[in-house]
Amino acid sequence: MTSPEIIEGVNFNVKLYDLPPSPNALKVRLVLNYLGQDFEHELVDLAKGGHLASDFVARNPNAKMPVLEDDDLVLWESNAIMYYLAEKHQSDLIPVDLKQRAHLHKWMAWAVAHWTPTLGPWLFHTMAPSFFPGFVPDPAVIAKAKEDFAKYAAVLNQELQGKDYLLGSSLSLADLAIAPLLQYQQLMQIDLAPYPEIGRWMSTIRKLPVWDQTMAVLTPA
Ligand SMILES: N[C@@H](CCC(=O)N[C@@H](CS)C(=O)NCC(=O)O)C(=O)O
Repeated sequence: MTSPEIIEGVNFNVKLYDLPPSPNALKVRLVLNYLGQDFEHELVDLAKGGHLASDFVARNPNAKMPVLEDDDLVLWESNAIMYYLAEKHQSDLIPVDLKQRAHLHKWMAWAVAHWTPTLGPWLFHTMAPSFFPGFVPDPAVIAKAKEDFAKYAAVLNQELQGKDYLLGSSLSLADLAIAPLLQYQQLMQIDLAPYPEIGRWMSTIRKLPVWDQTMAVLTPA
């Protein structure tokens, strides 16, 4: 893995609107930190309705964070933001090889289509009582998520056999899009014992300096 460099002459004036505990926010922050890209930050406090404020909805009509601004570009959807940043930096997080890039696109789509819709609601129903007073988790949501997790974790586990990272020997956007939800593995009491390849991969990911640098935002100062 080569060390990324800021491309000479590329002017970045980056501002991120997010709520760091969210895995969708962490995905973007992992890329920003990996690239060594400084950014301004504005908290979108979902519990206080920050995502419903008119100036935020003007940036993202879906009323969801994260949102990234770079000069006149306003961009929502965490995967699109990850691609944009990596492309602008000509980063090795996007492989040069066409077929490897095809696999990258596949995993980025899988993350949005299957992984996040499975683990996202599970995480939300685990975390929400701490953020939204009176929120009652729905056991049916968690039960369905566990059922779907068994299916998709088996796919991920199989794919990771014999590989350091999803695309082989190099870290890519795919790893940084899929790993952040597993940051909450203990909180969600996810048993990875049936999926040893995922456990091994997560140990590799957790050893990346950018992981600690990014997850530090979750620890109160
Ligand atoms: N597909 C979007 C999902 C963004 C998303 O769901 N954000 C959540 C927090 S993780 C949010 O802002 N929710 C507010 C709401 O739905 O009211 C992405 O990847 O950026």
